[in-house]
Amino acid sequence: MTMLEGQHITVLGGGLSGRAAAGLAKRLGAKVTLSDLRADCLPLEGVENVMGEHPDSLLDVDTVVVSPGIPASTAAVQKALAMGTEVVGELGFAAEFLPEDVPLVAVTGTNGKSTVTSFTGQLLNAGGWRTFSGGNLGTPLSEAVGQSWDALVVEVSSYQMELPGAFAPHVAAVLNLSPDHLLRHKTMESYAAHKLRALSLLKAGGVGVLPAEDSLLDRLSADFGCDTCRFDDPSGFVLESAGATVLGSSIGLEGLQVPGELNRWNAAAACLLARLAGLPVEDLHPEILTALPHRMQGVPVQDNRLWINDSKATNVEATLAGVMGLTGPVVLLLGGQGKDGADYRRLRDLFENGPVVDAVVFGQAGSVIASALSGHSVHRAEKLAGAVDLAKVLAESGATVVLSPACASFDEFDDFSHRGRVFESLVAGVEKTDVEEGRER
Ligand code: UMA
Repeated sequence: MTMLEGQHITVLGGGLSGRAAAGLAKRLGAKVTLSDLRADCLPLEGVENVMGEHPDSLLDVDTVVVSPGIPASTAAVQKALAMGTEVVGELGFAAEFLPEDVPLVAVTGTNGKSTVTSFTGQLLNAGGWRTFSGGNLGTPLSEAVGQSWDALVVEVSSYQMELPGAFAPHVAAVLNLSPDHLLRHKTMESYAAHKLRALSLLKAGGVGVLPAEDSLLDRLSADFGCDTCRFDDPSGFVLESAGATVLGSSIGLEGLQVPGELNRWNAAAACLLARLAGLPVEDLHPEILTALPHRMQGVPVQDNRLWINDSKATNVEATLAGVMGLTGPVVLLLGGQGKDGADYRRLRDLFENGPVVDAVVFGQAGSVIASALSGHSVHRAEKLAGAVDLAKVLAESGATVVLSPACASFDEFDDFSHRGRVFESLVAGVEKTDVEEGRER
């Protein structure tokens, strides 16, 4: 492919997205410069590398491609725009080179978008469609270009919608909305507008999917004029005791291998998106779904208790959503590095109206969370290892123990996946140090 022959493309940001976009531009025949503010950023072979700065000379080119982690308000992006250069985010750049007729499903929202993206991709693959699942989920869309797909399912972040370029999905879903990334988007209204952008960019005849009720999303999308259906509504899907009615058809969910009511919802949402992408109802096989690592994922141990790793739940909403739908009795492990403004008192609902009977708090935020839950059965541990030890004592046969910490992990771990791996090893009785040595896996 030589679609970009004779063009000079600068890519800002040498992370996953930037490297993939630079690789794509190179494959398409462009002269490419990759630039990262980090002087020690690994150079990319076959392109010009300018590390340590984004000099003005790199911005007067045909196109500047911007990584999602770089806000549009950044000086370099603003300068490129002022020079009249075409400026586009990585997702939008990649979208320009996708075939028009392959169904493109965009999934966004505050919580659960990775799981629903992955589930939708799994359903389409199991139905016999070669499906790309990626975007914010991990594999940049640029890597999908040039391969032959029957469908693409893309997790879209609000960051990626600042400079959306040619991104135009056939189906776009906003799963839910709660405050997040306000440092970058400043107001809830601006954050919501970025989430809705995928709907406003739908191809002609495309379908948007929204929560049954969300006054802010409803107000901001009122004049989009696209076809919409709703989660938790007969126009989309409704969960029932054994399964779900999806676009009017009954789908059995009894065989689901993924635990919890939240995963039943995620599975039904994925069935809806797969159906909207065009998969026939008889080709839907939700029993094949497997959880993404660290997201309401069962830990494979057999000790008559169900252990669940939900280390990805780094805020109160995610913990509420995951744990509320579990069957009790539940011992809940909470804690880590607290987030400014987090209202841990909301977790009381998990005791008062949900399945939790005991909580074990740990880490930097442990004492704040314990105070927020006063009056309930709360036990204290210094670190995660102590919390797992206590849970082993508290959880009787038949109980569920879930790590759904409602906090970031950085007080004790590299990131949420490191925390999740250590949790699984502690549950299985493997020494923590063994896991830390094997961190690279
Ligand atoms: N950089 C510059 N100039 C700047 C600022 C940063 O050169 O002014 C450089 C940094 O030095 C760094 C690079 O940009 O080397 C990082 O780029 P990036 O932050 O866009 O990260 P990527 O590695 O390209 O990963 C991105 C997404 N990251 C963000 O949106 C922050 C990944 O989402 C995504 O999986 C990946 O592309 C593939 O599509 C991660 C994420 O945290 C998981 N997303 C947020 C979220 O889910 O809440 C939105």
